[in-house]
Amino acid sequence: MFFLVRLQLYNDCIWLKSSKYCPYTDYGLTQGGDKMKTALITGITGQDGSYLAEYLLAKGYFVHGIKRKASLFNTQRIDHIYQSPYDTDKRFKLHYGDLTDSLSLVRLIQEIQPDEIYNLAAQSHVAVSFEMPEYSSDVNALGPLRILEAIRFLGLQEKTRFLQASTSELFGKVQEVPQNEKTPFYPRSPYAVAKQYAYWITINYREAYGMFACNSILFNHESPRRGETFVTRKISMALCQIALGLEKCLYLGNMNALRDWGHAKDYVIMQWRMLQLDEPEDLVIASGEQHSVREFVSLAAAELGIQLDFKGQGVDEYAVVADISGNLAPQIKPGDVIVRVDPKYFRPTEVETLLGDASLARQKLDWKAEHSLNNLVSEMMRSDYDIAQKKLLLQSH
Ligand code: NDP
Ligand code: GDR
Repeated sequence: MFFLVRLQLYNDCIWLKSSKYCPYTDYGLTQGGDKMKTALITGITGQDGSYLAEYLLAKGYFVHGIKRKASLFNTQRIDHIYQSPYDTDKRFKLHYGDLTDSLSLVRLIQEIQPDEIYNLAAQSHVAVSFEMPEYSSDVNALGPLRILEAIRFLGLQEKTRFLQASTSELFGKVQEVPQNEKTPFYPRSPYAVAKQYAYWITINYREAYGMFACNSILFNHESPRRGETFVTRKISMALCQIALGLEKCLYLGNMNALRDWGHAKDYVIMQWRMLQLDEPEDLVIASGEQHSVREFVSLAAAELGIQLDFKGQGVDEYAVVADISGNLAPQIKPGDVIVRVDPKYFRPTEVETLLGDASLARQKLDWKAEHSLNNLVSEMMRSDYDIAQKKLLLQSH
């Protein structure tokens, strides 16, 4: 018999073992008696972690997530799936932990005994990695090593499958176009160099210890839940606020940068499918389409009925409103300059162009992306327009 003592800690809960048994094994069976799979997601409070958690819950998993200690709540993206410790049929649980803290990782993995670990946690902002190279390397390179070593140390190599969120940033200064699983790497930031270590250590543990460990080499993917300082979300938020008079101008860096953008919802499903393969494989996940930051701005503006003209060159480039239709942008008029360049957003070394070839993933994972770039832009703009309207309402009261 288990005897579990609950400690209430703010709105969270810690379960203390008072028997020699693992406190989570009582969650191990579904009502029908089938083995319920258990997943551990690092980075569950992030964009991808939140979508993956929803997806796995819908599939009947018990989902554990690691969240960092912060002075304010950082769970906005997953609050809608949070379950109180007093809920019956509880299948979602958050734990404090950090990728820089080996002991917390070992303890959690020992307690949870996950069937699958998705390592999505990272200092994921490329520009920030130039400001914080050591921290970014600690989290992004050594973080996955700590998890892999915990799996090995705990003797879970046979049981626990591991997925590392790798990145198209590994291709950096691209050596061929498009990029596939065989394209040589040329990382261009502390973020990408750290992710290259993570990529190879994942393969090394697979080869050395026979672990099911693999890399999803993800090209950029976005959504209404994208962090606010990544370029697509920065654009969608700013244009909606400018349209309603809450801001005047959007300042960007390199608008020539070319990216292969997909929807985060599609990409987390591929990560799940990768862990269901018979053999571990490292696969590129990409849309196979490429657009510039400037084009993204134009598509986003068009959602508000705004047509932009880009004028000038380099740091003197700007976008002026050429025409407006509809009533979504009451606070701007033709002739307004609403986009400018600020060189502070340039990076010391830039990744100018990325275009993925995901044919292997399409074949192995039977993959077809559900979302086009146009769907993605529309969804982001609708969501940020709602947010801007609420902000306006608050300001006027
Ligand atoms: P986000 O930045 O939205 O989420 C990152 C997550 O990692 C957050 O939950 C964050 O917690 C957590 N985290 C950061 N540092 C630590 C730490 N020291 N210990 C524990 N958790 C930490 O990223 P995305 O969801 O967009 O990306 C998910 C993963 O996929 C990342 O590894 C990223 O590098 C990779 N990737 C993303 C791509 C994309 O286009 N989105 C493309 C290629 C790869 P908190 O909420 O507290 O900040
Ligand atoms: P990226 O995404 O660096 O590709 O990394 P980001 O959206 O930050 O930049 C994309 C491109 O846009 C250019 N850019 C700007 N970027 C930001 N953030 N802010 C600006 O004002 C701005 N102006 C122009 C950038 O220079 C760049 O060329 C993302 C992250 O999710 C990584 O974690 C992930 O590994 C890669 O995608 C694939």
